[in-house]
Amino acid sequence: MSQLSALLLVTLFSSMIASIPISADCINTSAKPENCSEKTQACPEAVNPTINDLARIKTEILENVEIRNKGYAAKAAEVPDDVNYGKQWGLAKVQASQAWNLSHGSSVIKIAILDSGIDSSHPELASKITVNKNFTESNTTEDKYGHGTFVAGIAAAETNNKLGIAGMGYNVSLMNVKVLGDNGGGSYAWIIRGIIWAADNGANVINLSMGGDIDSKDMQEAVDYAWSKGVVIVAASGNNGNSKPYYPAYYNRCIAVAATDQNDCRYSFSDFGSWVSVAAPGCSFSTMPGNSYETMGGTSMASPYVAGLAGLAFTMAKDNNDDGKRNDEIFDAILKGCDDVGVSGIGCGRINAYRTMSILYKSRITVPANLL
Ligand SMILES: [Ca+2]
Ligand SMILES: [Ca+2]
Ligand SMILES: [Ca+2]
Repeated sequence: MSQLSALLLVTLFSSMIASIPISADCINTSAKPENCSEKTQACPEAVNPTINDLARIKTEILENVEIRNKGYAAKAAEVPDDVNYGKQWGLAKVQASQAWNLSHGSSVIKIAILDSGIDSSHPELASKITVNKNFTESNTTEDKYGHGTFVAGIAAAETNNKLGIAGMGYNVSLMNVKVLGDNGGGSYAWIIRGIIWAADNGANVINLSMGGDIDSKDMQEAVDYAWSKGVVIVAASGNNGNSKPYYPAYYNRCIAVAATDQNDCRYSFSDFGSWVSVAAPGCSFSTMPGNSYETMGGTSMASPYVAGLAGLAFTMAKDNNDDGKRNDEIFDAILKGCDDVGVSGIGCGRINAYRTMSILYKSRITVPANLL
């Protein structure tokens, strides 16, 4: 452990991953109207597929469909049959089922959940976990705190299995990287080691539903390292209700995720500011240890929507700039795919999974000149 890391105490994290009291049905009564009165900051060329675009894509696809899709198998698009899907307002808000019409994701894509562990026997998660790794002082990779299991369910609970909930990432897999102890706290050192390990061990996406107020060069460089390996890194913007930088979300290569409600207002607990990248639904019904489920709110719950989308996006994205990686294309498509919901301090807006997947889908297609 470096000297810097040793100075950063476990208690730094304890308050940040606590859930926020919200009514059992996620209805937000605390958001003030002024949270919804300003304009989202300008973002690079927000793309909304037009009717003409879609007509052009269709024509192009129909001309080339057999040759381009030789050997591909597909399932009919459907609304998942998970019993509590109707409670998952956040998935409807980000147009998840429309995104799933484009791809259900793949088990070869892995989202590393850096958190308090994941309950490996939860029927919604057991088949999804590809590896368990522990960087904490706990003697188990199991989740004794509940936070990691909850986050994992939002990102990629087993979907369309009639049970529980649907996960944003549908078929994508999970890596359980325990970097928070059994009391929900963790040191920067554990998290930094976890980021590097996940990047070296095949993670496509890293979810960090955690953070602290202290800027750490080691943390930033770990994020940069993971980015250089092609990983999409997603982090919670924090639950302090202010605009002070929060790390690692603040770092350039992290997608910083704020929390919005069922009306696309920012939850008053959610951090905001010019360094925030996007917002996502900040209250969910999700998995808890012991084959159970709960409703919890916080930016910790928003981040895994984005991580799940990033996982899904890996099955669609193409390396358009030939740099050998696809995290750059996915990062851009998540930001550009956002809906401008007229809220300041939440970056490009609230994520829209369908628009992000549509952007990536379109980017796969080389449109013949005579159709442009
Ligand atoms: Ca399920
Ligand atoms: Ca950032
Ligand atoms: Ca690229």
